[in-house]
Amino acid sequence: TTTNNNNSNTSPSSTIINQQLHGFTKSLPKIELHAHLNGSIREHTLIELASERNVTLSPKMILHDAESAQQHNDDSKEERLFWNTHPRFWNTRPRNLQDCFEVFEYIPKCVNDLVALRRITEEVLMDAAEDGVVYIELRTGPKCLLRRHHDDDGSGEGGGIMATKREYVETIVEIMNEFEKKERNRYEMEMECRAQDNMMQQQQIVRLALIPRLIISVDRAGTIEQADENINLAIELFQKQQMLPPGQSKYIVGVELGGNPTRNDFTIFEASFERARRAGLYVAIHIGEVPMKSYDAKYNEALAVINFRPDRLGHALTLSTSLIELLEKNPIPIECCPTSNTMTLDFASHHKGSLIDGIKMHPHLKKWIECNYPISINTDDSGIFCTNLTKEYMLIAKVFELDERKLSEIVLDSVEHAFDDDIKAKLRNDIQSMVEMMV
Ligand code: 6MZ
Repeated sequence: TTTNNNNSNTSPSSTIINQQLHGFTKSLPKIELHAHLNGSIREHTLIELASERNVTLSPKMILHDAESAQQHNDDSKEERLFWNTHPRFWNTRPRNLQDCFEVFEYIPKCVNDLVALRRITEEVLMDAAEDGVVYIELRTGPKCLLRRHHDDDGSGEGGGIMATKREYVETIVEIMNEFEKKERNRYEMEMECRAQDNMMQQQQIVRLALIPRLIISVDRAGTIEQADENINLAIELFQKQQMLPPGQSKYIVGVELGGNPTRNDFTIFEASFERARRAGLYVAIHIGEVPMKSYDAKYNEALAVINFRPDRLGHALTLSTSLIELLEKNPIPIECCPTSNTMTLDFASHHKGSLIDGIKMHPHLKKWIECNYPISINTDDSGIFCTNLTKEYMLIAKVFELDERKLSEIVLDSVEHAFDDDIKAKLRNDIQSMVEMMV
């Protein structure tokens, strides 16, 4: 069941191997630990919201024009994931880090009210669930959005009035709560149907329910005051949720530092993150997204992040050799995002269009996988990079020649780095039983 075929080979046998790998990878219950909410927006939703709000998206921002986006929408997801049959999906338009941050400036103009926020949160959760993700930590920076975009909605309330950052977070928590219940019911019903239907094979796989959690982001391009505002909100809502009776989900699990890596420095936010940690929140920090030398400011910043000992590091892509050695001696789990990392490395300047060749540029991933460094595989911005977790796992399987067992081990390793401790034992058991059925 290995997957070590030639990457560019599109012979019938490689297509079969791809199909088998796809079937397995999609059914494999997966863990997403690094996904930015607004970066995970569906492209056609972004296009729709932009047109409703008269926002002009530059051609650079759109991966596919409206017609092909619609066509995408009409395709079955199953098909879309096959790069052999759908190269236009596979050969994602390359975006380097600068391109990404240009797009990020436009998204809040389109997701500018709580209605749009509800919509994208639901869609991101639906897409993840449909993709076989069983636990997702979405991360997002709280924003002051309009309650509703249109003044003339007839209700006489809401339009044009700004909502608070707290309402932003509460809206997401509410959706997560509704979604988690719906998913649990769906799972129970499907299990019941399976048990009752003698005709149905007992072996038939019922997709596990998706469990969503939330990480509050701090944007490093912002001020210390803005960071404190988000951290204070996270602490306050985190403490409030501790009062919930046992058995009720507690959605806020951590805080993180992200945003344009060329702006500001971690050290100015360090005290704020220390406060969050003391309050019981887990902490993830983006690190190593721009090149560094052993004596420059980026190196010093990365060293300060490592010495802070966050619970997880995002990317850790461009770290100098001495910093990598430091981590390997005393590991901090790393959130790897293969496609995104490839874009950050600006693979388009090196390889025209082939993500598979691009992933080979990752300076550490192969070694980390081989020597079992604690990692997780993630999408980062599934909308921006036109990806999902199945695709990310298929990519690493193909490039690093990993079999089903190894992919399952990576998923099980990521469970250990999840920020909700109460859920880990259940996830471990559920995933293990499912893998035993599948392999
Ligand atoms: C750093 C990133 C990122 O918070 O509005 N973000 N920060 N590196 C990346 N690598 C590509 N991708 C996304 O989600 C969008 C925000 O997430 C951060 C950026 O600050 C972006 O504006 P939210 O939901």
